[in-house]
Order: sequence, then structure tokens, then C-alpha cells
Amino acid sequence: MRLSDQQFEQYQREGYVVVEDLLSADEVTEVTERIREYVVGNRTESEFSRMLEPDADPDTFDHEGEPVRKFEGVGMAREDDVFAALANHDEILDVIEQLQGPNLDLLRSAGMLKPPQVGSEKKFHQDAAYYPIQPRDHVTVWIALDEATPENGCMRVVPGAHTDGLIGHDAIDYDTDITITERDYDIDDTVALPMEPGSVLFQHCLLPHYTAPNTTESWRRAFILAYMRSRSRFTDDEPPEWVESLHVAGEEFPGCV
Ligand SMILES: O=C(O)CCC(=O)C(=O)O
Repeated sequence: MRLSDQQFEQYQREGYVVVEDLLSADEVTEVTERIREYVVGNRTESEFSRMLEPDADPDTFDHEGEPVRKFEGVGMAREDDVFAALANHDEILDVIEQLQGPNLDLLRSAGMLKPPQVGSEKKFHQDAAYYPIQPRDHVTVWIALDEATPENGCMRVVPGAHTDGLIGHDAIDYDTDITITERDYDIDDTVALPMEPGSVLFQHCLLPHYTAPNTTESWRRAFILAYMRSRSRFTDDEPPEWVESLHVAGEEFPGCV
């Protein structure tokens, strides 16, 4: 799998590219079902942190564990066979290698679930702001597991703004939920990226993006993977506790992340 010249140029110029139908329907079903097994407690072998939707009434869901907004942990891709297969997916890694070179570490593995009606917004942010890492060019992979639409909170990006560098962010309620405060982006600055299940967005870590609340009756589930070059280094002496990495391809380098 290779991005065409046009797709590669779009990634460089706009900071993102969507590859349609990269995952098969069976792969999408497998990942979606595995997520559900964890959120309802039928599986426990993989360690991850979970965050519930603040406005959800658990009684209105088929299972009280369902109104999870996100669950996250690089360990998921180490310990769970389905998430490990996804993190090592040949075609995803082909594109990442084209963008980042052959030596790769996984930086993030997360299920991002916007439940019907109560799925909340994710405010404008750059993924790079969460990670004190140089070079600042890791790639976030956002995999649609359901049809993602403007109404249920598809990804919205500010095209080309990754070239502005890191913009000031502040924490909203806690350190792991931050938003851009140095600029006043709104929805008119964005392009909506509706996607079918199995389509995959490759996004530069400096690209500002936003997802709206889910106001529909259907789920908007996505899976996120993020990859950096194995030669990346932490810029802080003590990186935040949520930063963890897993080597996935090519060489490892002493002293690097
Ligand atoms: O999937 C979403 O709604 C937003 C996810 C996102 O932008 C992130 O976690 O960085």
C-alpha cells in the first residue's frame, strides 16, 4: 500500500489525508466487538484507562459500562491480540513508513466512542500538545468504526494549520483534556471529514482538530493509533505518566523514546 503522489502532497500541504476502505468490514467488526467486550467487562486482560461521558445516564444503555467516552493505553496493543494486529496492520504501517521512515514506535492506542445523544465534543487541540517529544511530526491514525458524519461528530480539521507550529493550550478540567487557547478557532475554520467504517485518516500531530457532540441516535466509534519515529526524544526530563511507547518496526535507538 502506498499513498499516491497526490495523497502524499495533500498530507504535506494540508496536514491530513483520508484513505478510504483501508480496513475490511470484518476487521472493523472485530475491533468494534473487542472494544465492547472490554467496556462491558467481559474481558480484563488488557490495562487501560477509561473516561465516562459526563452527561450519560447508564440506565439508558444496554449495559451500564457502555457510556464510555474513551479508553486508552499503549498496553492494549501489547496485550490484546485484536488491538495488536491493528497496531501492526500492514497497510497502516506502509503509509506510516512512507510518512515517517522505517523505524517506528507506537505512541498511542485508544478507543474514542461517542455514544448516541450524549457523546460530547472534543474541543480544538493539536495532538502534539499532549506529548513532549521531538521531532514534532508524529502521525495520528483515526480509524472510523461507524459511519462518521457531521451530525454524530466526525473529525473536523483546520487544513494547512499544522505549518503554524505548536499553539498555546490550557487544561479544561484535568491535565489530560486540553484545548487551544492561543487562537480562536471555530467550526467555520474547519473542513468536516465524513468517513465510512474502515476508512482511515492520517493526521499530522500539529494539525488543529475538533469533533462535535453526537446529537444522533447512533454510535460514532473510532480507534486511534499514533506513531512516531523511533529516534524521537522526550523534551522533558520527566515525561507525563500517560506517555508510553511500544516499538513496532525497524530499529530501536538507545536514549530515544
Ligand atoms: O474521536 C474524537 O472524537 C476526537 C479524538 C481526538 O481528537 C483525540 O483524542 O485527539
